[in-house]
Amino acid sequence: MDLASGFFALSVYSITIFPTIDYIRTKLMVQKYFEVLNLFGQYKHFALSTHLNPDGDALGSELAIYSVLKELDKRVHIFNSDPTPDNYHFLPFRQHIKPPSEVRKVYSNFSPEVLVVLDAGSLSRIGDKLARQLQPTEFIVNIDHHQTSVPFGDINIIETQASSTSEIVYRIIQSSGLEIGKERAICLYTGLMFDTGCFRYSNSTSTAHKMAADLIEEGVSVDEVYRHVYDTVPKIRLHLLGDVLQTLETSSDGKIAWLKVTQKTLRKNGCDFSQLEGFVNYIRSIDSVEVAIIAGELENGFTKFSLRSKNRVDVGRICGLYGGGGHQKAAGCLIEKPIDEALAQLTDATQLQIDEY
Ligand SMILES: [Mn+2]
Repeated sequence: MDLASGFFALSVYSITIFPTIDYIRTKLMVQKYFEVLNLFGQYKHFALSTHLNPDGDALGSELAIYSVLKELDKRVHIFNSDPTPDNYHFLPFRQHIKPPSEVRKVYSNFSPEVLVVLDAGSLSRIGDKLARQLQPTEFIVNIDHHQTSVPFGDINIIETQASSTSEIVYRIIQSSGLEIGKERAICLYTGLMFDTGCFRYSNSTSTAHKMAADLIEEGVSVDEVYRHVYDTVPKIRLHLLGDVLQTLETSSDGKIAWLKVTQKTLRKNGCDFSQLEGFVNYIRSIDSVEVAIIAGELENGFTKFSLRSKNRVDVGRICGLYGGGGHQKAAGCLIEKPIDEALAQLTDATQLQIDEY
């Protein structure tokens, strides 16, 4: 197929007499898409990966790219450090995701020229071991939308305005002239739905909604995707939620709320960290709260934090102070301290930010 035809169509439609900033930005973005599409055309062997504890956007964008490369008749292998959570087992192509333990076997007769990393703010977010093992012979392509993203690739498509990495991948596929098709639409819709909090967050832009409309026209059944991702809760998760909500505390001004999750609580309920997904939203919804925090005790002496901001407080900046990152309204970090000490430090830093406003 002719990858140039999509580009031609776009340049015809986007002609304006007085180029606007948006026009120039779009033009530059599309140029990058074509750099990536050229690599897709030029090379034969590809490896794909995404961030640790993959979520809907990580998996959706990764699997959509997988399917594009397969359609272009390429040899492609997907390696993720962490397994695909059960609620994403409905995703098309997900059976092709392999664990790191299979890298050596696959690489005995496969050597990727290009590594495409999706939805990861830094290369180490795919896991340090995989980051070393998957080094390609020619190019690393980094496709991401995190504000704190590091341009670690040889080609970096970092669009912080995009709702999700899936939104960027959607545009890349559109530029290619390939059909989106139902299977890719399911992948991309899952990513879009997840990263916009089911179209509740402020990144649910008109662009995001237009993309959703297009994907629905490709045959996505929105209630089915929602049910798979959110409405299939194992009983143990509700028990865990009950225990974790007992730990709720707020700052004296009521603007920060936090939950604590210890190893003991996880063990008691037979859960792991993946089952905490979404808990932070329960406390973010408290009327006085500006910032919601979940602190999780890790086995290695670190404490893992997930932060959500309701309005203007930039939690990406707060997490950045501790080497973490993310977006203005959703971010995370690790602090090498016991949970209570780490939490005190983080809530102090958050309070400082809140007091600035
Ligand atoms: Mn994302």
